[in-house]
Order: sequence, then structure tokens, then C-alpha cells
Amino acid sequence: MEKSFIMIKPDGVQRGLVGNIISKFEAKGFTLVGLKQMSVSRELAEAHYAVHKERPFFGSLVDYIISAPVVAMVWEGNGVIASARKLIGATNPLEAEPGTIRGDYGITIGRNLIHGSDAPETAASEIELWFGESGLCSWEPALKPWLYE
Ligand code: DAT
Ligand code: MG
Repeated sequence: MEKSFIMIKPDGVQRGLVGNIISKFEAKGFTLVGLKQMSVSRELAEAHYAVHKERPFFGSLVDYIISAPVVAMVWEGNGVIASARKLIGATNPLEAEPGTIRGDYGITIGRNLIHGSDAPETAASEIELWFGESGLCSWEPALKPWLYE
């Protein structure tokens, strides 16, 4: 079953939006299989954003991610990677559609609330990076929304 790594960034936690954000994924019908609030080391933040290490915003991005706890999650379900990106909205919250998480709650790219994996390969490597040691809680919901299409 497809999985995506989703992280509520420090601004989402500081603003008390954890419940609202989790609700959107739950209500959509995806299955939560990993969840932890944690402080992030500089090493982990740099590894997570390694693809952006040559970009001018890399330093401030890493400083932001390690500035306060995040909520790291893994959500499971058919099509969850692309669907989560739609729920999250465009990278720049000013360009994100109303109804999306960034569109509803954000106004600046430097505080855009949430991360979501962008492809199956990145999802697999991000899940390994963030949950490799603690592992996931796989379970089968009694009600499976994806079977009722
Ligand atoms: P996304 O988080 O939508 O996958 P990304 O992978 O291109 O976006 O960039 C990772 C994060 O880096 C993004 O959530 C916010 C920050 N970022 C991206 N482009 C930026 C820019 N031009 N200026 C400042 N921060 C930026
Ligand atoms: Mg990205």
C-alpha cells in the first residue's frame, strides 16, 4: 500500500494547527500508520532537505525546521502521495488554493506549515530517514474508503 511522509512544521505546531491538519487527512480517508512529535537535529533537517542544499534558502529552511518541535507522520492509502500534495497546496501559500492547508492557513513560503513527499522514491527514503528506527504501526481499518469507489 502506498505511503507518504507528512510533517507538520514548527509553525503549524506553534499555531495549534496539529489537530486541524490531521483531521483533513483522517476525513479524506487515509490511514495514519506513523505519528511522533519530535525535536529535529540539524543533521536530520539537512538530510531531509539535501536536494535543496545549493539553494539560497537552504540555511534559513534548516534553521526554521529545527527551531521548535515538528509532528512527523506517515499516511497510507491508494494515491496518498499525490492526494496529500493536493490537500497541502502550492509551495507558496499565497498561490495555494483556498481549501488547501497552505491556502487556508499560510501567507509566506518561509512558513508554509507542512511537508509532503513528492514521489514514491522520495516517500520511501523520507520514511526510512524519519521512521527507520522507531518503525511504523501497520493496521487495517475495518472500514476501507478506497474499496467503495
Ligand atoms: P514543497 O515543500 O512544496 O515540496 P520544495 O520541495 O520545492 O517545496 O521546497 C522545500 C521547502 O523549501 C518549501 O516547503 C519551502 C522552502 N522553499 C522552497 N522554495 C523557496 C523559496 N524560493 N524561498 C524560500 N523558501 C523556499
Ligand atoms: Mg518538496
